[in-house]
Amino acid sequence: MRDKIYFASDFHLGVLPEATSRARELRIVGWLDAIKHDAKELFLVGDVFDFWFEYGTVVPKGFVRFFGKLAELADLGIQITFFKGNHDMWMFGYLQKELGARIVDDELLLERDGKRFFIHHGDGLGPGDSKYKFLKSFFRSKLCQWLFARLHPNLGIGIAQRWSQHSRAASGGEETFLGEDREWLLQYAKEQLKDANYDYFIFGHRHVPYDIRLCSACRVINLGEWINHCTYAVWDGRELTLKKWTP
Ligand SMILES: [Mn+2]
Repeated sequence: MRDKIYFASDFHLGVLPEATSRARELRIVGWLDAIKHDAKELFLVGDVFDFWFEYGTVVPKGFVRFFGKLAELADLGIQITFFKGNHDMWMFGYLQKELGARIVDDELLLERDGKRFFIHHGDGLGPGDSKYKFLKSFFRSKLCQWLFARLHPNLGIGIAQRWSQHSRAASGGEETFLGEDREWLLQYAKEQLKDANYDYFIFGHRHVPYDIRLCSACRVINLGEWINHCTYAVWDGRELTLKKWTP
């Protein structure tokens, strides 16, 4: 019976060194292979790739096993949705064309089985971080994208990979939960609940898996990441559960 909805984020495929990146890719492929029997929808909630940019005629090398498995899922009729993350916001139509995937720029409000889901990668939300919010609007601008595409891919992707490594070094490795009043995605969710009702918020980006009840009818799930945690969420029509993938 194909009736489950799966959510995962922050695979960061392509993070060096290559050996661990390949091992991670194979872990993800194993998970996709396991869920293909009962999945009807798959939501990849951002930062699937550590860097992604679609040039007019060129896409970044790599990820062939991952793409192969996604193509198999797509061909089985599973609807795949990619959210743009802060590492892979430059998706311009290739994944729609190859996988029939839907690409979501920011948030997606979803209704399934009478429940309301608010889904977003999680970058640039909540209080503070004005430097990143500015950068995000710049990186997403047509001008920035046009200029970047003028660089030879060896140069452009080289710069991007160094930038990505640098931002990871700056964040200091594995993240930890800051507490309910200091987690900005929880603050953001609370703000949203003043204007509308949602049963579930689903985010990525934080790299900390959590499942927090905000009120009797609302929970916030952070999907974690696949470098250390290998966590995902599944909706079975009645329950949303945060799980850890163990092959
Ligand atoms: Mn992110």
